Amino acid sequence: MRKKLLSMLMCMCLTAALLAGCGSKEDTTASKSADTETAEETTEASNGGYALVTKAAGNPYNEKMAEGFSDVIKELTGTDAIIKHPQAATADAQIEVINSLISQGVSSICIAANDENALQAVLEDAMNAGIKVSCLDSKTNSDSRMTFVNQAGTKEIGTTLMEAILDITGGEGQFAILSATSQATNQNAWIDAMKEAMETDDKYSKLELVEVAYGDDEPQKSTDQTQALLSNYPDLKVICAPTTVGIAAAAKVLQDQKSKVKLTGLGLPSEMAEYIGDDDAHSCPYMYLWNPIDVGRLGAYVSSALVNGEITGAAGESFTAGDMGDYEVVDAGDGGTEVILGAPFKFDPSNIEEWKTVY
Ligand code: RAM
Repeated sequence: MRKKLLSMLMCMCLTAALLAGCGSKEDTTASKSADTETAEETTEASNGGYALVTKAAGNPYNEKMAEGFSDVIKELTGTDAIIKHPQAATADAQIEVINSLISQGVSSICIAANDENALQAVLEDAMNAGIKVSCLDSKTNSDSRMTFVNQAGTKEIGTTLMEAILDITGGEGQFAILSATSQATNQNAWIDAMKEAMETDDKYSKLELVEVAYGDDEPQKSTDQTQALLSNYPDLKVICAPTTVGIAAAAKVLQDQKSKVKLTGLGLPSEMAEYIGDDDAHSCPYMYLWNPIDVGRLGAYVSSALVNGEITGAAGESFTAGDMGDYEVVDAGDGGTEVILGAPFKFDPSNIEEWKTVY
């Protein structure tokens, strides 16, 4: 009897606590849009740090980006950035992380999106809670972000890669693309830009894109996909991998097998140095990338400028990114805006030794 009374009491307490919790949460969301005073309170209440959400754990590119982000946040605020590398390169894994950052009450979230549209609801929740949301490396749709730190112009990356393929194939023949995940916004945008270049410029008319394969930014799957491309297309001349994980996996397969198929794309100098060379012994004559540390640093400056109210993410605004200089928020052509880091950089035998220790 006493036991029953006790458990009834506990039940009542729990229900009361839950109701109180729910009530306060609903209050914050409801009052936020009601007037500016409450909105300010909400922003202040969520002054809990600067978060970076990458595509996934286990990718050295993401770690370099996080390094740059953390350094700048430390320098600007004296606090540690909140770095989240989700377990898998999926939208679901990122939604889980973002929900916990919202509960934590962070000030900003800068995210490399695994999907263009699937994060919209949760990122809108974040923005409604006063959190400043931006993207870097891989964007969401324009409704889900305030702005986007783009590593280089999308069209520019597409044509740069097509030029490399044209050059390495000798102007004609089959090539394949080894991409990251099929949902990755950045790779999909670059591939679209490559296809558009092929459609609009006659000089690519003798090139044939045989397949776009997906290695999901996992080394083993990228290796398997490379093997499959080699066995399915005996006349293949070039593989272009616009992903640092894919290119490193493909480089090893091609070089180990002494394949005649050549490789180009976007790679980390530290992972690709042993594969870059002009002779038959090397699988990759040259490749491109930007500095992932700087992508992270610019992401941090943008987060800080959004939190401080220096920018809102509207086209035409400008801000100073410390010693990186001045940047402008420009139209991204998708209904939203972006801040472009710079041009892609070429890595070849002349400079790879110098860069392999940097990133
Ligand atoms: C991989 C990721 C990242 C991309 C680079 C080039 O590391 O897919 O998003 O920007 O490659």
